[in-house]
Amino acid sequence: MAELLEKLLEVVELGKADKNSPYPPALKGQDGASEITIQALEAGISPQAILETALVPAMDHVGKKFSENKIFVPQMLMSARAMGAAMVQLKPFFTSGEIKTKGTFIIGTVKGDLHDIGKNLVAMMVEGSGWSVIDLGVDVPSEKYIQAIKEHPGAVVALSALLTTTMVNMAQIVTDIKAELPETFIFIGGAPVNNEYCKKIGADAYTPDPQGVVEWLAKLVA
Ligand code: B12
Repeated sequence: MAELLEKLLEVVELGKADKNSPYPPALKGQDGASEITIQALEAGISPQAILETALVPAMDHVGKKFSENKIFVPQMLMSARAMGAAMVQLKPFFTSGEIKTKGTFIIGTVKGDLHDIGKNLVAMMVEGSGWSVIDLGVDVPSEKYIQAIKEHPGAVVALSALLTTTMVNMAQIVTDIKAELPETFIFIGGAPVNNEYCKKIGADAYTPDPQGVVEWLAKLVA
């Protein structure tokens, strides 16, 4: 089992999405993230363990190598693609189950920011906990959040940002939403933000991971 997870970490880090993907040439014809995730699930490894032990550490390795100039944006993109291929296999485990009746949850990555893996994870887990999720995608400006909230009155909103440069846009979006729709409950998350920043920009809650959002939402509707 540990071997499968190690292999999965390796192929995601190297950006091998599935058997047919030509990149990287050294792994031509070998299983990629998609196949190995299926094998791990079939071997009885939990989706949570696959995420925590293989996929998230793989992205951490990629980030570290990028900081050290050992890899560049195209490689980072291939790794993100490989992680996406694994997440497609995990999605049914997170989203099946409860009927979506608890409320509407609107999520997006803020303006200027294209990172969507963390956002997608939050969306998947919140959906799996019984909420109806509206995913606005990446590079989302204030107007798009506001329009979606107006279409779904009472919806809870979540903003994701992965860059120190786009945290500023997050602050502006919170200000814009609160100015027009002051009752809106806003979560923020993503690697560069924290609780202190949440308070500073007037958002309502910060949690470091998707599970925290699920727990918080459960309290909100209790
Ligand atoms: C993959 C990746 C990319 C891919 C993204 C593809 C995609 N579809 O997402 C691509 C290649 C496009 C990319 C581009 C860039 N990237 Co990039 N990228 C990464 C990398 C390696 C992984 C990110 C990731 O997916 N992590 C895995 C997920 C699961 O973690 P996560 O996103 O943090 O999410 C978790 C939590 O934060 C939380 N969370 C996330 N969102 C939310 C929201 C809410 C509401 C809540 C509660 C929780 C929550 O839950 C998640 C699960 O625990 C990181 C390094 C790293 N270790 O994070 C760098 C990184 C984020 N990128 C970085 C940089 C610099 C860039 C570029 C500027 C590079 C360039 N020169 O062009 C561009 C910017 C493009 C843009 N405008 O957005 C830097 C950011 C530095 C900084 N502090 O600002 C990092 C940290 C790399 C580094 N070490 O330097 N990147």
